[in-house]
Amino acid sequence: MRIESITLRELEMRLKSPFETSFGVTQKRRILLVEIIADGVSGWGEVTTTEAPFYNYETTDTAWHVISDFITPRLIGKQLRTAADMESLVSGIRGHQMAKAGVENALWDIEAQQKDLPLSKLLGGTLNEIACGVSLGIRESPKLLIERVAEELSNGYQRIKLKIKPGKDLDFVAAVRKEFPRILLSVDANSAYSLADADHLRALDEFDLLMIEQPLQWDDIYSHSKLQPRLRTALCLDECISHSRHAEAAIELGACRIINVKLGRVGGHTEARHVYDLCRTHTIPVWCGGMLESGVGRAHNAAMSTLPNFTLPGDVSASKRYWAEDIIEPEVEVTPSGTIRVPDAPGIGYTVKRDFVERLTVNKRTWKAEVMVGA
Ligand code: OSB
Ligand code: MG
Repeated sequence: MRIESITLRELEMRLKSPFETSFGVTQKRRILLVEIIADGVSGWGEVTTTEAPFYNYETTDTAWHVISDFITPRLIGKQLRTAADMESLVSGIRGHQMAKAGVENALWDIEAQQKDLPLSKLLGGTLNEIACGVSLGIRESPKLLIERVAEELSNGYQRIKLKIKPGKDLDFVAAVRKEFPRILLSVDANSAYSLADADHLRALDEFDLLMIEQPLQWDDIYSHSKLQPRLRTALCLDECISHSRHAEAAIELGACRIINVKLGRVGGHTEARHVYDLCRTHTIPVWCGGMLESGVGRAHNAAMSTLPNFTLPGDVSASKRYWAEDIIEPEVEVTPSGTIRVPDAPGIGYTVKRDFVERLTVNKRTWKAEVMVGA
């Protein structure tokens, strides 16, 4: 595939309701989309950065900068054999996985269309339907949280994840567990604790949780390896894993028993596959995390989740939980049994609503390759 043009755009999209994590409240999303044209075929990717550097160090603006000034110049006009070839062109750029992923995933969409395959099949997926859970933001009171849990269970979701932080943890989890004794329940602290809180975190063992996600510092695999043996509950790493090398270190150190694979955080489908393969070799279950994506990122997440070791329900849920109107057609829908049927059309399998995307766009830049002589 010859990369003819790259368009980077920022969309302003408002979540239907604010989402609170231990690192802050989000409602106004600044979504970056990448559209690449190669051999006349258009592919889409989403950059899953948050607006501020509170989840990891990337932001909407750092991704704009890195894509504009470093990634695009290395790709424009280049001839690639497959999407996976992009890695060698950008490996000199340290980190900035989310910026890289948004671009690489657009190439995967193109490659799948060129091979007339749904992206899920190109990636090696075997499932037609994926299991879905939801991630619920921090609420004012346990009572309000219980209402939200009840609603999502009635929508069919198979696993409930509660965001927690110091002061909004044990009482909330206890109340939900008491009301729903048998559901698959987990918590996500987004690095709000330290190893000194080990005894406090051990109190969570009582609630029969599927996992505790990323309780300790975002870049600290070692401390998680000290914490895991002190808990009965499985730890799951999210923020700590931005490369398969990190997954390898975490598994070898016993820092977790489950890994959350996020396409953006690990740099795109190619590296996600490496993390996935490593986990499968070590019988570490994985699941697909979410970053409050628009339909483009959601479609990529759904495609990846069809790989067979995605044995736990992910955070990939219906478009309508986030947006009054999503930017893809059809929107991502969840069945009454809490699954998403992954499309079998070529590429990401959903159509990007161009007019709507244009209306939401607040910033846009296009790079074009020089026209090849004789072409
Ligand atoms: O830690 O998984 C996380 C959202 C933004 C940043 C980090 C996380 C999340 C979520 C939401 O949990 C998942 C989703 O519904 O997209
Ligand atoms: Mg998380």
